[in-house]
Amino acid sequence: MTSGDWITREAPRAVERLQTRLAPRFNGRPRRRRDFFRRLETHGERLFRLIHRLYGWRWDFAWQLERLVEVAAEAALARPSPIRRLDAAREESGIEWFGDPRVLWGMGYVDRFAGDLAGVGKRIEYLTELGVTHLHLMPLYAVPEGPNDGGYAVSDYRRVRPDLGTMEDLEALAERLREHGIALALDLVLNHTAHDHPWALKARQGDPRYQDYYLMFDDRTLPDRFVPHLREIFPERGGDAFTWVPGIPGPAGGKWVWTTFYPFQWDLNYANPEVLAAMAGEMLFLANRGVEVLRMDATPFLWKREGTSCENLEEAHLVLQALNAVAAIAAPFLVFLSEAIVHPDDVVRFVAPQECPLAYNPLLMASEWEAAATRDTTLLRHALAHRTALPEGSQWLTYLRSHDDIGWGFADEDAISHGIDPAGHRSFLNSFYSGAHPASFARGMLFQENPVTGDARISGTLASLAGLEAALEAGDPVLVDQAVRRILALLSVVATAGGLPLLYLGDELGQLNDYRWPTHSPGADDNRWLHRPFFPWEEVPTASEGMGASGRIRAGLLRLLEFRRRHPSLATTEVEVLPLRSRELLGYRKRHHDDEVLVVVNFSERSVGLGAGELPPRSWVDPEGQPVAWDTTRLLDGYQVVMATRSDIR
Ligand code: OTU
Repeated sequence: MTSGDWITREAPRAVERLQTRLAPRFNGRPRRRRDFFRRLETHGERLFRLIHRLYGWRWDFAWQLERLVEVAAEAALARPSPIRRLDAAREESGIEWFGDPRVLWGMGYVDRFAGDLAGVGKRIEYLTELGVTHLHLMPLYAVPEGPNDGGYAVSDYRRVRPDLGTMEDLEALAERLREHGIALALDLVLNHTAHDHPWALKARQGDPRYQDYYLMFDDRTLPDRFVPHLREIFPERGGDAFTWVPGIPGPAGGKWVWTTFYPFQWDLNYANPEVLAAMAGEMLFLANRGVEVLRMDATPFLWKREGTSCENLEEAHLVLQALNAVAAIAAPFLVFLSEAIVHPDDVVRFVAPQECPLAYNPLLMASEWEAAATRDTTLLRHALAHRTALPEGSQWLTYLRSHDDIGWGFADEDAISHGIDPAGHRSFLNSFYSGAHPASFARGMLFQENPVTGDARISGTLASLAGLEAALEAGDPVLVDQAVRRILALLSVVATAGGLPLLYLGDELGQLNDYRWPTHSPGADDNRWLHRPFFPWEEVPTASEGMGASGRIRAGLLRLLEFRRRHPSLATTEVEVLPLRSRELLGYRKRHHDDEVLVVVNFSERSVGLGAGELPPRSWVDPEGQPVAWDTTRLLDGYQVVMATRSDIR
C-alpha cells in the first residue's frame, strides 16, 4: 500500500474521530456545531494531508493534528456572531471584491496617519472620499522598548501598543470601518517574534519546550553550515543571520539564535508542530477581532533546511496552506495576503486560493520604476505579458511603493533575454533612484547596501522618487509639471494593468521624503523611515481644491479611480500587451465580458509617435466621449496617458 492510499483511508477516519472528540465542546451551540463540523468535513482531509506531509515523521503526528483542530474549535466557539454572518456570506459567494473595480487599498501607520486607533476612526470620511475600501494598518501590536522594526518585532499579538489604544479600540474600529464599507487588514508577523515575546522569555529562562519554538544553537557548528547559503536581508546591521544571546542557560552560557532580520526578531521554528498550532491560535484571535485580511509577513522565510537558501522552500508553502485550511474551518471570512518580495517565479508560487489568494505584485512595481528611469518599457512589457497570470480565484495588489524599500526584483533571465546585464542594470537603478546619477530626477536613499555583493534597495516616497522633490527644490514649474505627469502616468498603470490598486496614504498628495526621520523615528539607522512620514493633514484643504502639485496629483488620481470604477476589466489580471514600436510607450488592452479598455502610457517626457494602425482596429472613445482614431499617426505628449473604451459600451 502506498502512503497515498494510506492517507486516503486514514484521513476521513481521523476527521471522524476528531468530530466525536470535539462534539461535546459544542454542547448548547447547535449552529456553531453544525457549521464547524461541516467545515471540518470539507477541509479536514486537506489539513490532514498537509500536516502529514509536514510532520508525518513524528511519533505524535496524530496528536499534533488534533491539537491544531482543537485550536480551530476554540476559535470557532469564540467567534463573535456578527462576523459569523460574514463567514456564511463568504462561503456562499467567495471573495467578491477580487473582481470589483471599486476596490482601493490604503496603507499606513496608525500613529503617523492619525495618532491612534481612535484617530483613525475620525479619518474615515477622508478615506471614503478617496475611495478606500481596504485599509492596511501597519503592525500595531505590543513591541519591545527601543527599535522594533516598525512594529514587525511583536511582543504580543493579542495586545495593542498602548499608545495606539487597546484591543477593544481595535475591534470597535474594525466594526466602524466595516459599516463604512472599509475592510481592515493587519499583519500576521509569523516568521518571527520579538525577543521579549512570552515564548522567547520562557526560552531565555531555559524552558526546553519554548527553546524549541526558536532555532537556537550552543555553538557555531550548525550556523556556520547554514550561513554560506543564506542571503543577507539586512546586511547593514553587521554579522550574519545568527545572534549570540548571552544568558540563555546551556553549556556555553548563551545561545546563537536564528534572526533573519534584526537581532531582536527571533525566527520561529515551524519544524516544531507546536509552533504552527500556537501561531494558528494567534491568527484566529485576530480574525475574531474583525480583521478581514491578514498580511502574511515574510512568507519565503518560514522554513529552513541545511544546504538551501532557506527561502521559498516547499514546506513554507505547506505551512501557509495548513493555516489556510485552519482558517477555512474556523474563520472562512479571513483572507491571506502574501508578502513575498523575491524572484517573480517564487512570488507566484505563494498565490493560490488554498494558500494566499492575494499577493503583492513587486515585479510590476519594480518594472514601472525601471521604465521610468530608462524611458524604455521593454522589461515592463515583458513583466506584464509573461508574469501577471495567476491561478483562478487569486488576485494581485498593484502598487508603486509600500512602507518597505524598493528592490529590483526582475528576473535575471528576463533582463538577459532583452540584452540587459542584470547586475549592471540594478546598479544603474540604485544610482538613479538614490539621486547619485547625474541624469536622475529622483531623490531617494540606498537601503541596506551590501558592500560585498554590491546589492542595495531604495527608500523614498512616490513623489520624491518620481521627481517632484527635486523639481520643487529647483523651483522650476516645467519640471514640477513633468513630475506630476510622471506620477500620474505611473499611477495609471497601477490602477489599470491588472489587480487591485494599493496606495501608501500620503502619496495621493505627493508627499515628499521625511528627512527628519533620524530624530523622530524608532530605529534611527533604518532609512525606510524616510518614506514613512507623518500624514500631511495640513495640505488636505488646498489639495482638495485641486491646487498645487498635491492638488493636481489628488485630482488626477480621483479621475483615474473614477474611470476604473466603471470598468470591471481593469480589476482582472489578464492583459494583452500591444507591440508598440516606440519603446517609451506602454500599451495594453483589457477585456472582460463586454468591457474593453485600451491604455497607452508615455513613459518619457518627450513627445512620442504612435503609428497608424498600432492600436487594435476598433472605434475607441476616450473618457470624455471623444473618438480615439486607431488608424492615424499621433504624437503622445510627455507622460501622456491615453485611455479609451469601445465606443458602443461607454
Ligand atoms: C517584511 O519585509 C516587512 O515588510 C518589513 O517591514 C520587515 O522589516 C520584515 O519583513 C521583517 O518583519 O526584507 O526589506 O521576501 O523581502 O519580508 C523588507 C520578503 C524585507 C522580504 C520581506 C521583508
